[in-house]
Formats: sequence, C-alpha cells, structure tokens
Amino acid sequence: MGSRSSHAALIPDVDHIRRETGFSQASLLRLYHRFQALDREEKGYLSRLDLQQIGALAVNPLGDRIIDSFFPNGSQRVDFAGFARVLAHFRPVDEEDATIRDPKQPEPLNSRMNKLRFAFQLYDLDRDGKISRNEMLQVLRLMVGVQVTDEQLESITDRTVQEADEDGDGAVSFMEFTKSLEKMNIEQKMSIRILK
Ligand SMILES: [Ca+2]
Ligand SMILES: [Ca+2]
Repeated sequence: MGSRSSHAALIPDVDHIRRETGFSQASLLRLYHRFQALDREEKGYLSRLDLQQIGALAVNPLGDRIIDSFFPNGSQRVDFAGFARVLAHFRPVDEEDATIRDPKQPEPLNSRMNKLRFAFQLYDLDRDGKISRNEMLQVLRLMVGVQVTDEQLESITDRTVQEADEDGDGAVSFMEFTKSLEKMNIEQKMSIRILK
C-alpha cells in the first residue's frame, strides 16, 4: 500500500476510474501520488482530516462543504476512486482535450452541467432539490465573510433568492439556479488546480 507506484497500471481499478473521470493516465498517476501523500498513515483511504491538508480547499469559503461531498451517505472514508470522482468535477475543461469521448458515454463529470449539479448540492444541504432561503443564507454567510452585518446579509439573501426565483415559490430550483448562473463562467470558477 505504502510503496510509491510509478505506473498507472498499479492503481486499483485504473481503467474504470479513467473512463469515469476523464483524467489521463498521467494525471491519474499524479493524483494517486497526491492521494498517497495525503494518506499519511497509509490507511489506503482518506479521512476528512487528510483532505483538510489540501490548500485549495482550506482557503475556499465552501471548502468544508466540498470536503463533505467526498463522504456521501455518512461514510467517514474515501478511497482513490471516490477521491478522483469528486476532483473530476474540478478538472479544467480543456486540460485533457476531448480524451476518449464516446457519445454513448454519459456526460463527462467536468461538463458545465455536472459542475452546476455539483455546485448546487453544495447549497442544497437537505437534498430536497431546492435551495431554500435559509440554505442560501448559510452559503452567503460563508462567502461574504465577517464584514457584512446580519441585516445586510438578510437583504442580500432576499435579493439573491428573488432574482433567481422565477416561479415565486421562495426557493431556487436547479433550473432556476442554472439560469441565474448562465452568464457566469462556471467552467473557470469551478476549475481548481488540485495538483499544485
Ligand atoms: Ca434544500
Ligand atoms: Ca423557485
């Protein structure tokens, strides 16, 4: 487990992970080394604590929520496949050109739509498919920092929800979320250079 492999073939399930994530062999190998370095106790999986060593996540206001997404269904550990799968959402779109794009395959994890889905679930904590006013408030609180008063935050939240809320139910559905981010360069915003 602890020995450093220099061949992608030594990564468990490498072909499957490659197909699923779109990472090249070389990138997967680099990610695998990163995974092994983060796994300081050579457990073969990463814990929440291990992931907190990633600088790009430590400085991201939503870093804790991104870390949560490595641990679906209350699990406490993530193996290499799960690690690569989450990071694939942050893979810059053009980095590895069209790789092995088979039209019968599902959309790549780093497509605009999948990046949006990933971003949406960072907001939608109770997973009911909508960002409630309170869920929006919590995210904005993380993002705006301490220089904003509670009252300002409340009104920013109201404005943000109202601007996106087309059907007037007081919450932001995935479609509304997508529309409100239409003009934003989500591909760029959601590209984190994790390998540095
Ligand atoms: Ca919700
Ligand atoms: Ca709505």
